[in-house]
Amino acid sequence: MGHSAAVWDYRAATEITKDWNGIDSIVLRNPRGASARVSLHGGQVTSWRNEQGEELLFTSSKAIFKPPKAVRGGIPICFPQFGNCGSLKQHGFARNKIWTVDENPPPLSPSDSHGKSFVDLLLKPSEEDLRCWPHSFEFRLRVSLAADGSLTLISRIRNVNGKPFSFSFAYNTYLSVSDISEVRIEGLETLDYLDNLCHKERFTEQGDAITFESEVDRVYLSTPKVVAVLDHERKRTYVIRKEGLPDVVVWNPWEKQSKSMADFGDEEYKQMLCVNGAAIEKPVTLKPGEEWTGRLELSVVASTLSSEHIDLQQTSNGF
Ligand code: TA6
Repeated sequence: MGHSAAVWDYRAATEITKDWNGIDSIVLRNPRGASARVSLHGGQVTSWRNEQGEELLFTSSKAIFKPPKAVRGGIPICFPQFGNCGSLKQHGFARNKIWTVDENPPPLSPSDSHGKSFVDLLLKPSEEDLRCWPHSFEFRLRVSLAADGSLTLISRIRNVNGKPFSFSFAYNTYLSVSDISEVRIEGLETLDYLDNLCHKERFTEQGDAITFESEVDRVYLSTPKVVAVLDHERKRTYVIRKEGLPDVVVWNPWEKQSKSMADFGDEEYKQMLCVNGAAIEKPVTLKPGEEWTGRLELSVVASTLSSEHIDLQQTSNGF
């Protein structure tokens, strides 16, 4: 693996392993001991650990690791449809498919590769996909782990069809939290949102920051590039930076909804929160030959009581 080399060998820091269900996963490591795991099932990130080896993403103890079912946890990709707002099954088909490793992807900017362990995956529609969604596309996903432990997902979706098509998209990001009652989100205050619990009715957020005491399932609109999730008990703040993803979905199923999901423990809602960079309200339309890019960068900083030290309007490397 080249761990002791004076110059870190990022290529060697990428390893292909088989999950117990026989499907390949790619493990990314950085020089300080952080890691991430990406499954070819769904192109789904299933683990992201910091340099202490602590898991930062939630995966249910009841998760079903059997394709085509998407695993309950990590970062499933919702494409070409988010939720049930279209003719496809819930959250589209990308999360249910077996992706391939893309050995020769079109180049990204050097800052997306330099000093990072990464893997490129590819999804093209099958005959079955084309029957229910008749649009040829190439979906390239770059997952990278930086030296500071931050995790970046870059989705590039290209129309290789003769006609335009539209889609919605989300990185359904299951964050691991200490106790949902102790968590708050900053960066979405005063924004409008569509409430999935009220027939997608539009409301305006009133509070200082979003806190949780019951089920929440909302799509926040026209959100800033940076959103922070503060976990008071763990003294940890997740910083979510995004580009090309104007919306943010916030979801916690709480008690009743948890009990209705076969692949989710009754009490597990306390340890998770989905905060998803997304493009939902205004679907993305691509003309023939056009490509769309949606980037998500997740990092963790030690937190105090508020995120004042994080510039929620800031742009970061490449964002
Ligand atoms: O992220 C919000 C949401 O659309 C919720 O409505 C909830 O159902 C969740 O996704 C999980 O969906 P899934 O199809 O994975 O059970």
